[in-house]
Amino acid sequence: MHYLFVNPPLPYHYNALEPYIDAKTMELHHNKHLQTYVDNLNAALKNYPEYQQLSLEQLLLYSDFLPDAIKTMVKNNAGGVLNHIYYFSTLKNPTKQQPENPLAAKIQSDFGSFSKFQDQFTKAALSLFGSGYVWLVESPNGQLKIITTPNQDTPLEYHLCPILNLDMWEHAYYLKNYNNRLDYINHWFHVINWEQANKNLSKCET
Ligand code: MN3
Repeated sequence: MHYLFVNPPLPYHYNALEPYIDAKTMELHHNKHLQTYVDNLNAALKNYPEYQQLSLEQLLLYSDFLPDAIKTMVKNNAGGVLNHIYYFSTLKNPTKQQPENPLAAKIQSDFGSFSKFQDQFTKAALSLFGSGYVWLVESPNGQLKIITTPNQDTPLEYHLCPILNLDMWEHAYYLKNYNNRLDYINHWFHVINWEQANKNLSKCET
């Protein structure tokens, strides 16, 4: 039912995030990088029909129980697919720059203010060593947290519910920003799809 996994088309054009994230970066990122994770995940599962019914989330939560021959490949590539789906779906053309309720109120109460949240998120992104992601997640007690994950690890493995993420792999920004991570982070804040972030929050709470 889930197999084969597909690369969902973006709900906007590659140039929709200009001038903050350029069309060429978006096209390569979606059409090449994410596509490769999808292809590798499908290849890993090809000869294992018994696991082809599992969702992305199930594959990630139970990857330790998969056969040794595919365990690492499934974990890395299912993670790559899930992380990119969060990243791309919480981007949109530059419009509204702050969330509405209920996320706005939770950010206010858990971080003190939107700008404190922004500072903390930025610091986490700048301090991430190597490739990975910065996330806004909800912990099981309902508290919002900012975390970083290395490589293609996902918050699911830590029992945290994803609301929003920022891809800090070099392929996400190097073409436009070179090594200037701060520019990329600042630009990203202009193109966040806060409506989708609020939808993700409500999924976390059901
Ligand atoms: Mn990426």
